[in-house]
Amino acid sequence: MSDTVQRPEVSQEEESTDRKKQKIETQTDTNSGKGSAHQNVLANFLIKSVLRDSTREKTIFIHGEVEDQEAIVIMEKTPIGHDSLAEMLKDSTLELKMKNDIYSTYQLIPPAHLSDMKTTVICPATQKHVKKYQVQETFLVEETEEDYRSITLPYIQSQSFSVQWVYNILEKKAEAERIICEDPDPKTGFVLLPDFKWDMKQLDDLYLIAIVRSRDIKSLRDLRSEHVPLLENILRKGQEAILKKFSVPACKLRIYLHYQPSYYHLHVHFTSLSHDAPGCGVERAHLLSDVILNLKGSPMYYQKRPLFFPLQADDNLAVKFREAGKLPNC
Ligand code: M7G
Repeated sequence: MSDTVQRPEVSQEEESTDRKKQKIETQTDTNSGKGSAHQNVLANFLIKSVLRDSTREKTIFIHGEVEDQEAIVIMEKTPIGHDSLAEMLKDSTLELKMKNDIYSTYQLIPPAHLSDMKTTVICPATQKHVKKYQVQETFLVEETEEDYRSITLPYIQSQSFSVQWVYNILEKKAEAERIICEDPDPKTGFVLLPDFKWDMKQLDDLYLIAIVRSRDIKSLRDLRSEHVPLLENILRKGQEAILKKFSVPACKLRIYLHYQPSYYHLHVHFTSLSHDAPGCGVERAHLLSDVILNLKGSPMYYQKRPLFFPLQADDNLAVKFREAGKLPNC
């Protein structure tokens, strides 16, 4: 178990009422350079287009080039941590914008160390990454057992995203210092670590993923009753580890699988129940507890049942479904 993340130290009262905005301390990791200042690899980023821009989520997805390589940069303004509030109010510069009666608005310019932005870089990025982040029309697709065999499976085998990053985690070649909990059993084992969507600065957008050790389970579709011990192990140990490390109880967690996932190596998402995480809607997320119950009731549930999921208009899988006459031009 890694010591990179410190469990927040708060009183019991605070723990129950005010956990949401707690700041999670991170130590500087000497191996990965995490937490230390790095040369600005984005200084020469050549912007080609804005793929998506959400003012509500304060996130922007940019497509461009870094040193002749295709790249995607995702920038996100993060929530304000409670423990930096006093410093923020005291040490910021305040510029008055408008005053009317009892109302006034200001532009607050915080000290540099309190105005950081979470930034994710994908480089070299493929055309598939560009499509993933582009705003597109979305369609709901129904996939039968036969559709999976004749359309989806060949697609997965020929053109899904590389899962090299997953193998790097399992083999401790990357992110080893970020592991929260792991079980080495080849059949029921997994690794739990922070998802790269989470900067670990506050608990209200908590997001971890459990990656299974077994390399032959692509997705929900492959699950059978023989996998129930694996799923129960992930559920129980994942909940325990998150309670121990972050003081977030199981009843505050949304634990689910995506169908379709972006990466076809079985993994489970653990997010804070209060966080409206991308992809947590009913059309894509399957609660792990429901999955376990369904498999206990019917061992071949996910093999036999039609499954529904959203696809973006020019996703290559959508193209295959359209070619097979399964996705009408609506
Ligand atoms: P998914 O359901 O396959 O696809 O989930 P989604 O990205 O459309 O949700 C894969 C999960 O793995 C996502 O939540 C990603 O943010 C996360 N993820 C992807 N990559 C490449 C990494 C990585 O390199 N490290 C970590 N820690 N998480 C990643």
